[in-house]
Amino acid sequence: MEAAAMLNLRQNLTPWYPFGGPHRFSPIPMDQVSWDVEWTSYKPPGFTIPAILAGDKEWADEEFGEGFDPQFNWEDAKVNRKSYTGMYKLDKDGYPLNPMGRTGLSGRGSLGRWGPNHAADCVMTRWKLDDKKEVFISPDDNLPKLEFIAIVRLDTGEVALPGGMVDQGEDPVTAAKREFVEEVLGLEYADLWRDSPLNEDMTEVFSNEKIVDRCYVDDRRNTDNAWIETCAVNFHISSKTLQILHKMKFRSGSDAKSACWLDFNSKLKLYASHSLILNKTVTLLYDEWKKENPSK
Ligand code: RP5
Repeated sequence: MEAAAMLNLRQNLTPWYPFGGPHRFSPIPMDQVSWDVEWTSYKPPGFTIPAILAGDKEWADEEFGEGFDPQFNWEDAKVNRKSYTGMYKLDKDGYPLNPMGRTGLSGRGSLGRWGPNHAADCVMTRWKLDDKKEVFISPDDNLPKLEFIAIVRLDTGEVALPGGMVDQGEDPVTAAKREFVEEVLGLEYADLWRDSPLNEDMTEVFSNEKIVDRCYVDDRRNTDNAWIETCAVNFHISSKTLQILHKMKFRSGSDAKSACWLDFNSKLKLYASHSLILNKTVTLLYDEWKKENPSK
């Protein structure tokens, strides 16, 4: 990975680790971010939240020691320890090293897994409609305008895409759908959906699926030895599907305080890497739209 790309993916690392964590080791000069550069006086503080250290969370690993022998850069039926960025390195004691380089903190912070912690994000989009319920074409650039479903996160109060961690054994697309249902439609609806995932309405809402990206996430919780990666999935909905969503109330639940449709704007600042993901989605959708509407 190029140094510039690495540096771009560390914008959200805060000087103090959240959840009562310590101050990250600093400064980390730009030319010493990479693990390829030897730095003998680099001594970051270690931090892992007590709830994870307690060792009873099924979504979390144990501390290194007897009986814990994870296969890094490997995926088994339970845990995916592969990184979307390629093979990551291990340090001399066997700890996985963040592919974006030094973060100023060792341990897992508030993340459960050593190495990549896999998440999934759901980018639910629609073209903006005019008063006649037809796709609105802006006279400025002759293009339709996009809207997407955003949530407000309970923890930071930031606007984000609905998303969360992939459960053990779950595939990322299912996780993106589940997170959408939990965070946008609410936990009660999520229970109904879990019992009948093939329910007609939701099958229609999730019909037009496209993987937008599989990538490292610039999340404030990343450490030297644990980081978030995501699979971002777009569901672009037609006006027929819109009727279905209109029938459903956005009750929001789980990690979301509220959920609503928002107008896309390339300057929107969303949580973690979500602005990047949203911009990528928009590029894909415009390319598709231009192909389908060559005369416009
Ligand atoms: C982001 O945090 C990911 O892109 C995903 O949206 C989310 C996963 O963490 P939780 O929402 O479960 O806290 O890095």
